Amino acid sequence: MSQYMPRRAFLKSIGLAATACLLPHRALAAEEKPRNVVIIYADDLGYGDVGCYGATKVATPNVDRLAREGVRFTNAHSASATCTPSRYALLTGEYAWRRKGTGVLPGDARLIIEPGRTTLASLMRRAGYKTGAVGKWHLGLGAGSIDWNGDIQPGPLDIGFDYCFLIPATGDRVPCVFVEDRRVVGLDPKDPIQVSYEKPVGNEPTGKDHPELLKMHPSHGHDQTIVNGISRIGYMTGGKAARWVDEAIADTITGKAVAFIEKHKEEPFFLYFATHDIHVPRVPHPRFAGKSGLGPRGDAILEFDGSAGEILKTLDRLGLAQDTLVIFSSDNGPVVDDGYKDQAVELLDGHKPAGPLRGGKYSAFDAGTRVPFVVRWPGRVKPGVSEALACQIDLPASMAALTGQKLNLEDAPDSFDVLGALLGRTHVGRDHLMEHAGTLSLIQGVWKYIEPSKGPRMNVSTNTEMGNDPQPQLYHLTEDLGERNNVAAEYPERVKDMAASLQKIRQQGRS
Ligand code: NG6
Ligand code: CA
Repeated sequence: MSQYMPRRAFLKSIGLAATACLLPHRALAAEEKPRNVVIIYADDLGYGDVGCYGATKVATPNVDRLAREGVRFTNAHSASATCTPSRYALLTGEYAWRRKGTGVLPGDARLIIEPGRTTLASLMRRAGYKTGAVGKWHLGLGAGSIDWNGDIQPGPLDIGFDYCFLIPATGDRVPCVFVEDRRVVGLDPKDPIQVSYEKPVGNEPTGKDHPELLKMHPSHGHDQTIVNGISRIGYMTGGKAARWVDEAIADTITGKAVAFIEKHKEEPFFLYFATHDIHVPRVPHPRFAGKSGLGPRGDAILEFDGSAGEILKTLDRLGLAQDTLVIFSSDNGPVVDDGYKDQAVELLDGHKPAGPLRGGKYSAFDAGTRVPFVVRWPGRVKPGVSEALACQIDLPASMAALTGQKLNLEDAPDSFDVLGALLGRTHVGRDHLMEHAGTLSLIQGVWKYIEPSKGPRMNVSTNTEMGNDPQPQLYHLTEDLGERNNVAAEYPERVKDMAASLQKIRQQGRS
């Protein structure tokens, strides 16, 4: 794309008014780029949680259809083993561990992506797409202290999205209300919202003091303000009319995603649809509750698949499927007990959320970040299975390439253009990837090196093998996908080399 002038210089040279019709990359790339791009981003959905990745105990026909009609990746990753840093990386193309304050955020955290920065959304907008973020956000809002009763900014609208409808943080964190563009939805000004993560506000009952009021009990944490019979992380008061009903969250956000597609059916759009399923609290709609036989966690997988199905159906109905690039993935690996007694452990029935992988959400082992990842573009992408190494962090550079845009050096510093792999044209993706779970790992070809760490070996609350070891770990991922056999002692030179490479990537500020 070197024949194109950098977008910013070009804008300066012709003035903003003329850009809509004059941008050279738009004209040239028109037949190359997809009419629309949709990301369907699940929460905590593991490598083994869907049929197309081997699940047999729970049916995911819509996700399986996507995989049948697209490229299914077996070695694609989220950038981190938890939500906030993964989403940060997906949107900015920068490893979150390079920045302080990018761990799992409380619900009143400030926006951690600086307004004005190039993001996946801003570059899609620049390429002429109407951009929308619908669903779980968890990247902070506001600039320090949020007034939930006024305009909430900065937020998604300040980092490249034209529209947003958000769960501000997570379902288990207050405030339990939706934010549309800059406002809490359905707020009664006479009943203002107050939120605190430090001390109780108002006089609402907490799960700790009033367990008798709960319809779902915490197994660890989650014992503060009770909303809809479920105690959360953090305290809130007020905003009664605006509070969500957990059973309806999936329908509400899916409806907003569908409405966004319908509204923009005549023009190119980019939709980032981040479901709350299958994160805790898992409280699926009655039409899914009890249907999987695996308890609420399995039911939430059915609900997620239903949401994905609604998006696909909408694209079909509007005649947009052929020319819409759909990407499906998950923000981190699976966890069974993530803090509520929802019978997920008891009713697992042999279901393997991580498939053949070791670890899970929070873990440096591969199940922390190796996640389902499917790319479908019926007009252009030949269905198949790909072993290419890829990461969600590659979306900014790859989408820039796809839409004919040049990134500045400071933009998306860890994002690689792996478009060829995403479109199924090559099985060569990245040559290396840093995985992040607190502890850093480096994947290089078939090898994975996990750096020594004093962190706990087990997260006893979630029953997760964390992958931490005070000694270096080296695994041969094709011979030992389950990371059972640490061969560091047999390959001291490789360990040394990979430790040095990891250190270099960490220090040089980009990869
Ligand atoms: C943890 C929560 C867990 C979940 C996670 C974030 C407790 C005890 N556990 O701190 O339930 O909310 O944070 O998940 O509070 S994530 O997918 O958004 O990263
Ligand atoms: Ca998550």
